[in-house]
Amino acid sequence: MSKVILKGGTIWTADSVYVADIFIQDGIIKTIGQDIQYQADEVIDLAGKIVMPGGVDVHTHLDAPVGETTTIDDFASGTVAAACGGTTTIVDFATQQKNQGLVETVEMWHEKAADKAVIDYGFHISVTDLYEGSMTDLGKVVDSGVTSFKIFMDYPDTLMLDDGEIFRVLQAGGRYGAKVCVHASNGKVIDRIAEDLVYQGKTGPEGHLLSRPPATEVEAVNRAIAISRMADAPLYFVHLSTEGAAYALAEAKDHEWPVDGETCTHYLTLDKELYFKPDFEGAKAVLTPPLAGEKDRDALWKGLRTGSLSIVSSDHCPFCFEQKKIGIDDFRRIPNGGSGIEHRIQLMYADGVVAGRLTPQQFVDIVSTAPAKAFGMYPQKGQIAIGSDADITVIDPDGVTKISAETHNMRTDYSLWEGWERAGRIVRVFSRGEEIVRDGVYVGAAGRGSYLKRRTI
Ligand code: DUC
Ligand code: ZN
Ligand code: ZN
Repeated sequence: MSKVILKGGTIWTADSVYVADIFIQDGIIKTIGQDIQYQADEVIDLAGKIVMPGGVDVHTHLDAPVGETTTIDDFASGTVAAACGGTTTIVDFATQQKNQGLVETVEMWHEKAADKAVIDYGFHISVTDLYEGSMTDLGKVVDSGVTSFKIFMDYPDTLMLDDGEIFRVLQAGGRYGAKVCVHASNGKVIDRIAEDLVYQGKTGPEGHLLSRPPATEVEAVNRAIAISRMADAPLYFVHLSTEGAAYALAEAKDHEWPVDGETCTHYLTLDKELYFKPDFEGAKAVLTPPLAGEKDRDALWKGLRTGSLSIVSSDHCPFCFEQKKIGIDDFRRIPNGGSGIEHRIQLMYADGVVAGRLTPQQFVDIVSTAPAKAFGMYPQKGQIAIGSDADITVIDPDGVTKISAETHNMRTDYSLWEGWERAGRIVRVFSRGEEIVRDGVYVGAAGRGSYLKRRTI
């Protein structure tokens, strides 16, 4: 029976900001109030600190085969980095390989995560290869708590489903109460443009940007919305990056269609100019869809404020520079993905709240509460309330964070935000009442995370 009081912090939730004490017993929030005097094993003074629900990152790729390699963070290093960055729950993508069964894919991801993850975790399933019985298997997967599917409109030779297959998966999602997450890019057009660029000798990392003009995202978003209406099923867009996509979602929401979407830390903070860096450095920013420009960033921030976009995820899909060099002679072979599980909360706090783009409530919502709600984990996760898990992140608003690959916990040997200095510092993190990060350092046990069987929607 552990009893802890978090004293006098300023509690930020998705709907309010107030000063109070929190009494935690056996990992659950039992009381919130003024000057709590219960008997406790520990009383932690948090006066002057921001106390928020632990971050919920619903888009990660740990220990995941991608192209010709595998992401460099596994469930141990990736979740330690997440914890140090204030994230206490992740939902990782279990990606079906060709000729692999869906149930088997989820089992494989359980093996990857068990005894390694240090924070609580769930899975989505990426459906890339339909087979006889695959719809029945999706039902079994949902019963096991994997209540969301991802489909690709991209990578025609490996991961893409055609429109008819997308329709079938959407119908299954509607039937089982599972959310279908869409990677919206027109893969067929992208492949043709990329082929032309390589033919013209344009083989460097900037080819990744040039082969993926904004319209390839916007067209796919509109097509997916149309198909979801035919299937009468809700839809969630992952990693949206453009002004056009944000507008398409705003329009769909105006019609009250059940469409939702996320963007990612990198689309809100980084510019496409990175692809033109010399010495193959641009490869470090090869992630999909590519980084965009200022107009897009402004539209994404606006989308978060107005509700057309509701979540910011990391899309943590990490590779070292050496792995990126697989594509040194042809950008099409550069493994696609960026590394940012550790800095999502920090950057959204600084570039969102401190910079005046988001209110404290909007910030908590997009990094914690909305993702927990969207993916069947609320109010166990994503909330500071009586009965919720005591997953709590503490920010020192007077602290400063300097981002560097030298000091981060991720295994990547570079950072897309190298040298950035930002207001605020994540100082303590609690997971189910246990302090797992103190002074920015992971202090919890190895492999202490638990699998989250998520609810249907
Ligand atoms: N899609 C993702 O969700 N992550 C990395 C690359 C990709 O294509
Ligand atoms: Zn994707
Ligand atoms: Zn991803």
